Amino acid sequence: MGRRDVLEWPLGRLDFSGGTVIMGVLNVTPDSFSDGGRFLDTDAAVERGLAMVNEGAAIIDVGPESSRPGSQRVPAAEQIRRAIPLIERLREKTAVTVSIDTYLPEVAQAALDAGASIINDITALADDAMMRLAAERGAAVVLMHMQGTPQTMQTDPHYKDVTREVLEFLLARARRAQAAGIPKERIFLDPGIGFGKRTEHNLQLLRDVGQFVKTGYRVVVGASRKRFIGEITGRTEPTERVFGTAATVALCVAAGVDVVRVHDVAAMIDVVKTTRSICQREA
Ligand code: HH2
Repeated sequence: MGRRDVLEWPLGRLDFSGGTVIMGVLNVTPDSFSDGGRFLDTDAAVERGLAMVNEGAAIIDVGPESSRPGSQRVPAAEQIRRAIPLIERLREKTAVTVSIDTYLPEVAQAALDAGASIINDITALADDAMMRLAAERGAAVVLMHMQGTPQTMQTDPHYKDVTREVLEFLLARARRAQAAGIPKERIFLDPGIGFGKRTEHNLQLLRDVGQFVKTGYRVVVGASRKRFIGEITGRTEPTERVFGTAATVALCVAAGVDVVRVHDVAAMIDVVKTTRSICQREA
């Protein structure tokens, strides 16, 4: 696998030939930490999704359940009700790559049927049924690291060596996924910024993000508007954390991260383009 390859889907493609691409966050939830309640209405969500495509997002990540610390679980039927009409409508209007942010196989299956191509699983395919589904359907998968669950993860996060532990976990899950028939080029690793991590852990993972890139798997990083940026900058409102987010995006692009998951697509596309131009990475 070359980092600069193209991933082909039954509908559309994901082109890495220009370097880092943007995954735009589209949460169809009442309670997401940053955009909760804004896109619960399908019309508003479709409009936001299309706007992000125009702004330069290569992937739209549809999230029907919040995973912020302390969030409540949402049953599959409700996740399907929130996500599927949106994915169908996006599909009618654009060939953009769609990912579904879920750890429930029923939801992922419905999303793939509706035209999604990537399963973004914050539990890194903990459920074997999810692994089988991805293998059978040729879907790409994002394997994310989390210590604990969203309900408990910020109670007492602890690591001896956060980068080593997160890398070991993700590499073990990636090997399992490959053994189940998911090809390496369709596996993305994500350190899970903010998922069972203190600020110092998030900063260490970002500092060491090049080690994830060196594994040869594609890498996703989602630091956008997260709480550690608020702790550093004193910005209590997530929408005020755009410049802090930009610092993380520039660092990720410079380190060769393949996908940055962000809310502020229009602003971050400029950060990506400028950093890419400075670094002029060759494959
Ligand atoms: N972060 C969030 C949700 N899903 N998926 C991946 N792969 N990586 C991440 O870092 C990640 C993720 C949390 O952010 P957000 O979707 O904005 O909020 P919420 O979980 O409250 O909906």
